[in-house]
Amino acid sequence: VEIAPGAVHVPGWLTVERQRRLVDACRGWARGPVPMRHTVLPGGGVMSVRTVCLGWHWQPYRYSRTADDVNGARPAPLPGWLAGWGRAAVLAAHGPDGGGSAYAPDTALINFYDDGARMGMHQDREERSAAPVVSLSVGDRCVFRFGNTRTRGRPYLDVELASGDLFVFGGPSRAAYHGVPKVYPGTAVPGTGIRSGRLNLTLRETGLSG
Ligand code: MD3
Ligand code: FE
Repeated sequence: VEIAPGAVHVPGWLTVERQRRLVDACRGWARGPVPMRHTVLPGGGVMSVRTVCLGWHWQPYRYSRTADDVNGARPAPLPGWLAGWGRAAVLAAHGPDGGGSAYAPDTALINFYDDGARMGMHQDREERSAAPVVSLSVGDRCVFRFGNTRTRGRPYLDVELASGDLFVFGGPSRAAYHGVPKVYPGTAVPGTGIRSGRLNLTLRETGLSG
């Protein structure tokens, strides 16, 4: 379902078995080498979601090969199987001529939302590549708010994201403001390994070298 040019929602793209594989892998990455933590913003604010990164570390507001704001460690590498899921995701969303086979993500941001966690409206501007962002969701349902490229405010479209859903943001949608204003507690599906809370993993090309 294309909700805006380049923004494609594929409900139920991940099987429960693949959701569980992703959750199990994320549990491991959450323990280290850089532990999952609440990101502290330069102004002193603390994000309500907890985040861990692969490949590159997102340190507001830049990417680094070392987690200088956590423990200085190098994040775990982005595994080849996950980059492969990213190529399959772009193929599923944008079709055989949509650049899926050339998609080469080099970082993943993994966000965990417990009850009450939210993400305010923002743009993702740290990547130097025009390649799409691939988003995979597991666990509780949420409201995903997809806005415009000019302001954090209206107009925006609210879309419900459920466990197993894929979203691909390419083309003009890549620059849109977006956020997660609400997670619905107790709406996770059985068998994924998440009994409560929501996991979101995004794949990106940073466009950086080194
Ligand atoms: C549209 N994560 O990590 S995923 C983020 O559910 C982030 O945790 C949210 O926003 C989450 O930056 C939303 C959907 C998403 C991710 C990145 C985008 C939508 C996007 C980048 C550009 C445009
Ligand atoms: Fe974002």
